[in-house]
Amino acid sequence: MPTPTEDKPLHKNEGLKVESNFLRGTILEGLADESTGAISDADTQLTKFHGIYQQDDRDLRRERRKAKQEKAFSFMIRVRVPGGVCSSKQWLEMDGLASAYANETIKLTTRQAFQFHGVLKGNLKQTIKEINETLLDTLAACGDVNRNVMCNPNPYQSHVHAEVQKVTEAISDHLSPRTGAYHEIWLDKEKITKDPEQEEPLYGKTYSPRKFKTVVAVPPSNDVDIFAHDLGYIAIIEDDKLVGFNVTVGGGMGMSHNKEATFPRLAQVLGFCTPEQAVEVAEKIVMVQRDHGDRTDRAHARLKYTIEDHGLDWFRDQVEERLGYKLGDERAFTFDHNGDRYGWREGTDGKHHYTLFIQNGRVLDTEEIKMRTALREIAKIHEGDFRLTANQNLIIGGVAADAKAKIDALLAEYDLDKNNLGSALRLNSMACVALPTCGLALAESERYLPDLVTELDGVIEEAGLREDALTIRMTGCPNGCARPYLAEIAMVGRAPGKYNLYLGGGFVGNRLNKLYRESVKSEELKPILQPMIESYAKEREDGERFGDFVIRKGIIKETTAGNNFHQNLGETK
Ligand code: SRM
Ligand code: SF4
Repeated sequence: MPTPTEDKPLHKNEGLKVESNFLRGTILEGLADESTGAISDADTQLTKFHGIYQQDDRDLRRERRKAKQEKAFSFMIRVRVPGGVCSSKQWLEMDGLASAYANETIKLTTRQAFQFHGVLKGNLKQTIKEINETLLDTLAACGDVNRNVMCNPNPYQSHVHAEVQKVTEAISDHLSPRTGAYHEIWLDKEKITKDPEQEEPLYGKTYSPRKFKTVVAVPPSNDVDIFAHDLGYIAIIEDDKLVGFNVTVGGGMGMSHNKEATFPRLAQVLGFCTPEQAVEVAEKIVMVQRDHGDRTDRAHARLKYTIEDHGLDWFRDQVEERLGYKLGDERAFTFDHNGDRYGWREGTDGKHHYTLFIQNGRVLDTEEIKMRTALREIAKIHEGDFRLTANQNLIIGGVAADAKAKIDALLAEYDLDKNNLGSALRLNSMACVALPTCGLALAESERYLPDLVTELDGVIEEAGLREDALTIRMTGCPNGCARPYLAEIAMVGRAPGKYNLYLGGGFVGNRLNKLYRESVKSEELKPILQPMIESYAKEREDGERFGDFVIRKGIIKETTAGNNFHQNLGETK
């Protein structure tokens, strides 16, 4: 790692981790303090490793400030679900927790996890306890460690899915922190005195320099957006059997506006490994990043910058040296889409799987549609599983042929089947949470994208493109939580009501887009996009995707690598 100097000392979070006694800090004391709904600044950093973010309701900030009250603090809890697979029972339990302690919604995230918003400090411990009783947990859902490991929840190649899911869970287990802090603080377990050197054999006292994200893709689906993550595994299937994985490294989305040193980056293939080698390969990659990631600057600490700075060959040497063997050569693979396939699909195991569009992953009951109630009723009779997709949608999975009719009847009874009837644009849209809970949001996202899509739907219908998938993503800030830089059309929040507009991402999630216009007002988005969509409908070549079209037409330059993401910008006003 870059040697810390007087000018560039270690980031303060590094000291915090060392002093935290393996993530204990003063979290317990903070929970006991009834004089405030918040916890200390240092503990807000540590609770992330436990899957908990302190937030406040930003809609209420002004009112609370005027009334000289402290902010309306509450906590977001993220529940890890490796590969996104949970049982009906677990779904029902999550549903119960949403009412008991959170804001009556369940949020399905872009990384196949559950989130609860609005949990008060006094309820935190009980909520985490009850989550653990469901056999899910929140440890390492956030923080400078390996996060929820994603996996294509593939409904139709069921036999391969079962195998890759096992690898996913094995990687997830192996890369999980070992500290006893989680069990002591949240589950009232006795402190087991361990040799401090052994409390975190993989991570040590300072954990990773930054968050670390792992995914597994099963071609031809790239629903997990393999190239957006630190570490990825592309399943290689030959003669209908899983023979191993192409290992990818160095992807990431986050950047800051106007800071060219920060940029999104696509992961690259490092080599090939067998299923048996997958866990060990993950461990060594985490170790190289642990030892060489930049701990002086958190904006430069992700694996993508380590690889950008040192080169892929250097990185491979480091990994292979630790492995004691060489990785194999990359094998051929093809992706066809990074979205989900909606409706019923039959798996190779004869079971049926129904993918349901959930706008921006927010499961809730409204006047118009009782989505949460409907899913609760389905979970009560459903004997298969639920699978959260990487696009914030839900698969009602593993349905026996003779149970399909019952699920269909419930979907129809609650009008939930109508969710899948939106335009292909809507079905391929994704927004991050942003306001009012996200402390980093500069603009609306989840609360605005559905309306923008409704506006654009008019254009799409007129142009005859209702069934043509265009990927459209929005985030409230440049951190990239809905992986916007991989979308064909993306809006990234700049300020309230203003967005940077990006164009030209690859439809299969294999090319970054580029900034077309800066600080576009919400009301200008449709007028800017309309003529492009219309000419796409008229002038596209056979099978040509929107992202490719805008590049061919010279509307936007192609981004060929993260380090030229900020160059050759399009029409920037
Ligand atoms: Fe994210 C921070 C929400 C996926 C990049 N992300 C946040 C926080 C926790 C804000 C904060 O730090 O205070 C957001 C909480 C909002 C809220 O109220 O819930 C937040 N991120 C989300 C979720 C819920 C978006 C969603 O609508 O689904 C996703 C939860 C995933 C999960 O289950 O773990 C989510 N975040 C992502 C992704 C997409 C992915 O991983 O596939 C990215 C881009 C990929 C990447 O990491 O490069 C992403 N989130 C960030 C970043 C920028 C990281 C960077 O390297 O610069 C931050 C800010 C940070 O870490 O400093 C961030
Ligand atoms: Fe918040 Fe920004 Fe992530 Fe959206 S992209 S959830 S605004 S951090």
